[in-house]
Amino acid sequence: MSAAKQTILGPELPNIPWEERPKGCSDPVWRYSKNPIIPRDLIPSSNSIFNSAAIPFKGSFMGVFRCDDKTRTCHLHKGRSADGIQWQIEPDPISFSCEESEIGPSLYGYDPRVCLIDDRYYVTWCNDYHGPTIGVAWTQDFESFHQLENAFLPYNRNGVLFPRKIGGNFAMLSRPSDRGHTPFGDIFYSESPDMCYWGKHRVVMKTRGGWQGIKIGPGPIPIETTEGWLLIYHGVLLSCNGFVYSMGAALLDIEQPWNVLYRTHPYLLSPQTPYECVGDTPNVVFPCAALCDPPTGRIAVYYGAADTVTGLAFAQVDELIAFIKAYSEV
Ligand code: BMA
Repeated sequence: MSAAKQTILGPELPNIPWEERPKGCSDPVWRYSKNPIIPRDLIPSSNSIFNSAAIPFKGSFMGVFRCDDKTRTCHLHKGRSADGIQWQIEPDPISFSCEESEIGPSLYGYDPRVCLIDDRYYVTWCNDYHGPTIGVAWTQDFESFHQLENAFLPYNRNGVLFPRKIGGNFAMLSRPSDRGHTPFGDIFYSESPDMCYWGKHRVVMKTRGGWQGIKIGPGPIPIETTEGWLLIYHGVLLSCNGFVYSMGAALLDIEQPWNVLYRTHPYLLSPQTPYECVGDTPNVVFPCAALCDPPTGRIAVYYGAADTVTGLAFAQVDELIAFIKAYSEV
């Protein structure tokens, strides 16, 4: 581990899952050598477990996992882990309580993110309401989950909250979409005074060529750093064999996150290993969560691989920020 870094703001996480960069590797992001950490069949009902979120909880880790069952319906399951690597996932999906019968329960849910704001863990996900939109719920104990109003009209995917209020409001990134395998997608920013009514919509980033040529979407909860919000995101290229999902990162202005300060021109991670290239949807790297330890600058990213299994990748924040700045094209 390299010397202490003070760039990330937030509480320390000395037990962050971690593995040093392999010898001979100079990439800013590297894979865990024992990937995938979660196989597709970890629970009896699952066809696949991917695009999932982990968060520190009382000295260990909790997670909300996308488990597609053998009818190929997507559900959200709770999981727990002592080390962030070996997970126990509940066999049954999370049961959300919802006062508004028009909203819940829904037919499917996928691609969850988990965000701690004050004393509540908020779960956001792609929720079914006459098509995909952004579901929102909160829990304090990972036992009872309280579902709120959907954040947006259909169709939308990848609702990603900021871990604190901005300008006095809750803040969320998302990617407006269509009903299907959307052939477009840019990242937008919205604010809410109460987690119910969302507005002040701003465009953050749009597609550009290469690996982020057809759509982009926010990934893990943005990480607050002294250089801006570190946003890890996915970008999609359309090849003759279909979509290819890679991972990149940007730095957003702290007070006005719709202003992009820096943005990677090359990708940080693209599907290259067998478990990223072969699966139910080949060639997908899809980050949904990041843990970080401010005193050491270590970052651990959870990502779905080939819509089938879950992998871990690592980075050092100072190196990552230096890379984003050195190879930036805003
Ligand atoms: C996106 C979402 C993700 C999925 C990805 C690749 O549109 O549906 O859940 O991982 O496509 O198939």
